[in-house]
Amino acid sequence: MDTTLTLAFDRSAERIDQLPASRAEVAIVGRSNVGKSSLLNAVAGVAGLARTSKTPGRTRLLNCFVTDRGATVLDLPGYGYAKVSASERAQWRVRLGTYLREREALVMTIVLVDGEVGPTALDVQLLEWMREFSVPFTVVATKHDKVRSSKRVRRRRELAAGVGLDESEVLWVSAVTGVNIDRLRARIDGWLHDPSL
Ligand SMILES: Nc1nc2c(ncn2[C@@H]2O[C@H](COP(=O)(O)OP(=O)(O)OP(=O)(O)O)[C@@H](O)[C@H]2O)c(=O)[nH]1
Ligand SMILES: [Mg+2]
Repeated sequence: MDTTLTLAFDRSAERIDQLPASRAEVAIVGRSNVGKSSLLNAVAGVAGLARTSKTPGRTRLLNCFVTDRGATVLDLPGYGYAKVSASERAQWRVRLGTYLREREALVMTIVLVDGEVGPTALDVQLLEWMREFSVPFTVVATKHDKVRSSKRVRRRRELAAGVGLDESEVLWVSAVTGVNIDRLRARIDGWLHDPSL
């Protein structure tokens, strides 16, 4: 009963008004290097669909992927990249805020938190902001493979507490080993293709 999710690259947009019409959209956000593009590739089962890099700040555009049923997934630029100028950072905050509040198709925002590093101040700020504006979100922790198994129980508890959620509400995945990728894919498919939406 494995779900498949067919995703194809649609476009890279500089601005929100350049995004395509969509029946439902899931956005992937999180700090630079947290693993957004890698996660998208793992979920789609296509290596190299979204560009990944060891260099933070690789994704500078809104990269849009479309399913075979006209729904979309957005791979967004990361925040918190030190080498970006203060003005560019401020501009990105405004753009992300506008996108999250105004994109009508947006049904779910996946906020990625680095499972090895834990939530950063910027992650916590973003989540507070999303709660305030009632933007629907799900927190997914990344890089499960990078934490030793003896430390995982504690890390999981700390991470959930750090983002103000119950442990059961945070899915911890790895794009490398594929842990929990099937579960996440099924959830994304549900959000995108729920006939009641
Ligand atoms: N070990 C491990 N490494 C990962 C995992 N996911 C991503 N990485 C690595 O983390 C680095 C950043 O991954 P990306 O997917 O490019 O991160 P991103 O969030 O898209 O980064 P930006 O586009 O710069 O915002 C790369 O070196 C990946 O190989 C994971 O689950 N496990
Ligand atoms: Mg990226």
